[in-house]
Amino acid sequence: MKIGIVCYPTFGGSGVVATELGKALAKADHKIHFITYSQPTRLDFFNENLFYHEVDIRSYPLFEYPPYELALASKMVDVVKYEKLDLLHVHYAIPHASAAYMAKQILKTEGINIPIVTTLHGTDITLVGKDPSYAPVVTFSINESDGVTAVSDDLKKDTYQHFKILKDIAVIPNFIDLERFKKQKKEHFKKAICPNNEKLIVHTSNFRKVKRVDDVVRIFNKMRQHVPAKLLLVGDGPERSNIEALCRELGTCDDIRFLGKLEAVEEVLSVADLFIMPSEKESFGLAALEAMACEVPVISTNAGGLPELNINGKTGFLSKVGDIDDMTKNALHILNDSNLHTFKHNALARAKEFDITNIMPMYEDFYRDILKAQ
Ligand code: GMT
Repeated sequence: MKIGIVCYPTFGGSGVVATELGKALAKADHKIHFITYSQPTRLDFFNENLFYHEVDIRSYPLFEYPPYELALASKMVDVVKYEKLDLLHVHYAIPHASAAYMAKQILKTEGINIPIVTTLHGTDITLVGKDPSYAPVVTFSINESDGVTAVSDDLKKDTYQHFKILKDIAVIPNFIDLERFKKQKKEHFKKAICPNNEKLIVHTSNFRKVKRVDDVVRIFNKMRQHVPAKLLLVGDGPERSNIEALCRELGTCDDIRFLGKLEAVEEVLSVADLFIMPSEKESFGLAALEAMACEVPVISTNAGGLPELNINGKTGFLSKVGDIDDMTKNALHILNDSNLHTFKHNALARAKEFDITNIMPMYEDFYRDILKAQ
């Protein structure tokens, strides 16, 4: 198939899923055309089946906000027409689903039918999408898509709850490439960070409020009163300076390192003993899956789709949002040397269920069904 993929090309989970899906489809001999405003982060190599089309966003003094959606729709029209695409797959509803709708209508006037698949990733529904400033357009463009998928049962449920959706939503979970995300021998790295054999705790996120990174620091602060430990914070975002201030206030700075955005996050995960994800909302929790694939158990909240990934008492533990005491207690239980090995083993076994080789064919089948229905 010739498939156009539209996504945010940055470090966010939806962009990672879209890019990894495109790479896997290209490996299976489909022709994949990425349509984005810059080169997707994980698409920095050559493959004969992968193509990249940059959206040109023209500015003009009149525009306080350059109309990205129009530039994107125009690019979609161009690529569908000249590359003779079979289908467009847009990741994250805002504004990709409505731009795709516009492109579809334009192409229709030229006698071209292009089916649209929209994948809902999380905040496009739970945070941004349901805001009245976007909700009518999000509802309309989901209903007008030819196929809709969500990354967890919980996100599907939320979508039906918040919007008047008349379409079936298929659940296709996030996935992981186990050839890349696996425990590597990085003992020198562990020794450098934990010279006295401290336990290593890791959190990765975009440091937005919804991730509750301050809870990570508070849990860590309580834990280290019982077990020697170090914390690595990977990623960057709007809350970073508040978190630094909190570390200073709690006097934990010597044991916490901010690593910023990292491409090879699997190297850090390879030496971690525990991953903490205290999110207020999380449709799936791709970062937790990446940790589990590297044999790292997960302390998380029970928000959103997290219970569909992290199995309470097996691969880690689930707590209520904000319950720092419970998450601390659970973290100490996992880090106990008599438990740690079993949790690590279970985390990897669970991650294997989300291997890309199991999930990618679900998208292929979904595309075929949509094309058949045209
Ligand atoms: O977590 C974020 O803020 C990034 C966001 C995105 O759209 O890039 O992630 C969402 O999509 C990921 C991939 O499907 C999911 O694994 C994340 O759970 C989801 N984030 C939220 O729901 C908060």
